[in-house]
Amino acid sequence: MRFLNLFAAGLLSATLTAAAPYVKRNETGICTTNKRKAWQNLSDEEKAEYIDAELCLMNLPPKLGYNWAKNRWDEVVYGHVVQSNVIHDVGAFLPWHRLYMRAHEYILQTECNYTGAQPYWEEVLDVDDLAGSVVFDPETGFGGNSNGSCVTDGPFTQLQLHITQYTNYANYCLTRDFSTTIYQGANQTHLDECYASTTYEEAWMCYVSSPHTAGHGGVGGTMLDVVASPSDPLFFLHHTNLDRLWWEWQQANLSARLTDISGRNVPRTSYLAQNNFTYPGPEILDYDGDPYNVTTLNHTLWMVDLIPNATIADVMDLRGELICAEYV
Ligand SMILES: *[C@@H]1O[C@H](CO)[C@@H](O)[C@H](O)[C@H]1NC(C)=O
Ligand SMILES: *[C@@H]1O[C@H](CO)[C@@H](O)[C@H](O)[C@H]1NC(C)=O
Ligand SMILES: *[C@@H]1O[C@H](CO)[C@@H](O)[C@H](O)[C@H]1NC(C)=O
Ligand SMILES: *[C@@H]1O[C@H](CO)[C@@H](O)[C@H](O)[C@H]1NC(C)=O
Ligand SMILES: *[C@@H]1O[C@H](CO)[C@@H](O)[C@H](O)[C@H]1NC(C)=O
Ligand SMILES: *[C@@H]1O[C@H](CO)[C@@H](O)[C@H](O)[C@H]1NC(C)=O
Ligand SMILES: *[C@@H]1O[C@H](CO)[C@@H](O)[C@H](O)[C@H]1NC(C)=O
Ligand SMILES: *[C@@H]1O[C@H](CO)[C@@H](O)[C@H](O)[C@H]1NC(C)=O
Ligand SMILES: *[C@@H]1O[C@H](CO)[C@@H](O)[C@H](O)[C@H]1NC(C)=O
Ligand SMILES: *[C@@H]1O[C@H](CO)[C@@H](O)[C@H](O)[C@H]1NC(C)=O
Ligand SMILES: [Cu+2]
Repeated sequence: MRFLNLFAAGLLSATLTAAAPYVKRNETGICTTNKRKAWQNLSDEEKAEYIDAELCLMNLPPKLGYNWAKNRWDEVVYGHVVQSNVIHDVGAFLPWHRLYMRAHEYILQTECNYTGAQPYWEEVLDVDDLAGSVVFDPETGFGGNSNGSCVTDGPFTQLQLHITQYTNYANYCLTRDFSTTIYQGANQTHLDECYASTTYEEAWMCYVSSPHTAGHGGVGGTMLDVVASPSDPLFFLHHTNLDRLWWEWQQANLSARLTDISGRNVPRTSYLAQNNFTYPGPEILDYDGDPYNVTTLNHTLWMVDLIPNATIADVMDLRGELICAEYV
């Protein structure tokens, strides 16, 4: 019946709008594009504004009502920690982290008065001199290597962290421990190989194992912790770069790749064992939105109420209502 269909369409669009109440809009109601720039291209003022906003998050009181949380940063990190066993080694890996980057960007903008967009670390530019990267500059960036001890230079000197895979009540410091060998996975040869992938399944696995591993293992220390790596503020520049690479790949054939999603929705047994992860329970699997064991556009992306839940379909188009970003 036509009337009922129109009614249903109205409900659907209301639902979609309700799912994205946090996007900034201009006077005509269009989402205001987040222009995401390379860290290497930010002015010193822009860099300082971003670093200050991160420090602000670390000093804001928690909001989600968990008694263990000491600050807003703990809650942001927790969003990743609590579901590490269902967002890694699965098809939803790239979409979930795309939304997580947006959640972080949005919180900086709305709670810390940050006026820019989420920057990214163009990692391929640093494959010949990791330690010399501007991201590690103690004056304008994130501070540098600490060879496995506490970071002792830059704005995150002696940063105290509280969340690990096993407890929310830990007290430990941010560490880094560079590996230039592992970092080679970010080089142009690997990027070309991933870009040549013809399916999402191929692309996802390639981007995860090459540039993704390169950033985590190249920086090392806290960044090498599969679970708690978002505790290093550099995580967000690394994963935004990975998101950019996925978006570049999507853009090479948008008509197909805006809907191309696949992959298992539970990690391999070997991956679970390797990371001492438990098999995800019904509280996750019964609500993942997938009809069986593969990842679909209907898959739920949960952000622990930092921002509302969304689906993979909602994040496939970077320019869409929910993410509303471009890489410049
Ligand atoms: C809102 O954004 C859209 C898309 O960028 C643009 O075409 C439109 O002119 C903007 N409207 C106003 C009032 O700024
Ligand atoms: C920096 O900006 C320039 C000019 O807009 C651009 O050509 C260059 O590719 C950018 N560099 C990075 C690392 O994005
Ligand atoms: C953000 O700006 C508002 C308005 O100027 C101010 O009241 C608020 O304290 C600022 N928030 C932070 C975290 O600096
Ligand atoms: C880390 O080790 C490297 C190589 O041994 C050394 O050059 C550097 O000074 C060390 N950095 C810190 C902060 O200990
Ligand atoms: C990139 O790294 C791989 C090893 O992971 C190496 O075989 C390849 O030659 C490197 N490519 C460039 C351009 O350095
Ligand atoms: C885009 O992908 C579709 C589906 O895989 C394919 O049929 C088409 O040839 C591709 N287009 C280009 C320009 O590669
Ligand atoms: C899903 O389950 C089917 C039937 O058990 C199996 O053949 C298939 O390989 C599984 N797919 C994934 C992605 O695990
Ligand atoms: C693995 O996890 C269990 C509980 O989830 C814990 O008791 C055990 O100590 C962990 N093993 C390692 C090697 O950390
Ligand atoms: C999509 O996900 C929702 C919520 O998880 C679920 O209720 C619905 O049945 C799913 N739809 C399909 C077609 O799988
Ligand atoms: C969001 O997703 C999580 C995990 O699937 C689920 O437990 C929660 O109920 C969802 N929240 C809402 C408001 O749908
Ligand atoms: Cu992750």
